[in-house]
Amino acid sequence: MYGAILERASEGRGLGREDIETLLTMNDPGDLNKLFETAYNVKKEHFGDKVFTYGFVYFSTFCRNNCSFCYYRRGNGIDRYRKSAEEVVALSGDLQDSGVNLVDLTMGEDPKMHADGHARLIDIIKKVDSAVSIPIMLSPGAVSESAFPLFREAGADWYACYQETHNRRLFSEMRLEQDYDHRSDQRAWAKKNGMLTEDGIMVGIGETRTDVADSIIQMGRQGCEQVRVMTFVPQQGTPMSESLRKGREDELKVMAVMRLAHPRRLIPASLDVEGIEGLIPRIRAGANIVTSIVPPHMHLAGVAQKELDIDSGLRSIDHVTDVLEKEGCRMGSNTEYEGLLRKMGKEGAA
Ligand code: SAM
Ligand code: MD0
Ligand code: SF4
Repeated sequence: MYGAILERASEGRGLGREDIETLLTMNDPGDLNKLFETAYNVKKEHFGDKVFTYGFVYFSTFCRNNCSFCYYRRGNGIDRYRKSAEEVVALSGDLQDSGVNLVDLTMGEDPKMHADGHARLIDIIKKVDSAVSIPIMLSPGAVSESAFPLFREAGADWYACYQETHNRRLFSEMRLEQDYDHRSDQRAWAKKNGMLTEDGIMVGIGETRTDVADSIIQMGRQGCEQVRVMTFVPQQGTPMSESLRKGREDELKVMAVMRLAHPRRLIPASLDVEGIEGLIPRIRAGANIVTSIVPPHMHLAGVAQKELDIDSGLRSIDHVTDVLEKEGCRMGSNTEYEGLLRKMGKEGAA
């Protein structure tokens, strides 16, 4: 039953809703291995042995929101930090020098950064843009439509804003007091203003197979150039702290199906879920980007794993490169990455 679908997918004939749902029922290790192998080959066909790397700068952990899954929700009484523009510029420069292909500027929805027409945030983007030559991704949360031309003009190339789920009821349980359509509009507005966009979902939050299939299809329709899935990691001090932490199986399966449904899009393997240990299984499931590369000893946090593998240097580019090269991957150059972005910008996400 699975064989015919995998064959169709590997020939690039696309996957319908039923195919997606059927693949998501897979459980047998032998079947899953075939799924991963097919996804890996499809990735290779479109991107060769190349893998690209994104540096991660979580520059403010203050947040006005109260997402139930997030360690940084406003209701959690934790220590927080906010980096100055100079610090963000220095960190971004170091990441560029270390060899990453992009710098991802991420923050909680920090009211100070968003005050006065996002003045502080825009100042940071501008300063980073003039200090580094690699593309910039911005992940600042949800804002009004009028902010997008300003972000674009300041130098942001990408806008990342994850829906988490495309089931409205589940969304309202995850992103408390937030509007589903407003969040979805972020990506549409970013696109309209010439930015590339990323959408993402979490697994392990009570989603059904149909929810996941819906997400894969809707991400396809919105045309985001990068799509992701991450396993939910329970966080201390949050309403979901007692939830069961799932293994990596669902994430890998969803990632592979995403690769088959969206062969030419960028799909990240995040170091933020399982650290370096989780990298190769994700690459083997069809990912072609490594995200959440964080320099050690800079007092920077991850999102889902605030410390894991950071100060030990295991999330540094040197170590990631070693691990990937042993697996037969090649680190994509900046020229290759920018060529890819130009092509995607022109042709749209396929
Ligand atoms: N504050 C901005 C926002 O929420 O869009 C930017 C931060 S965004 C990069 C945080 C993302 O990390 C969430 O959208 C979610 O997908 C992921 N995340 C946060 N907490 C997580 C957790 N506990 N487990 C897994 N993923 C998590
Ligand atoms: C990651 N911790 O890639 C980052 C984050 C935000 N654009 C990305 C979730 O894993
Ligand atoms: Fe804030 Fe983002 Fe965490 Fe939600 S996911 S609480 S918006 S940092």
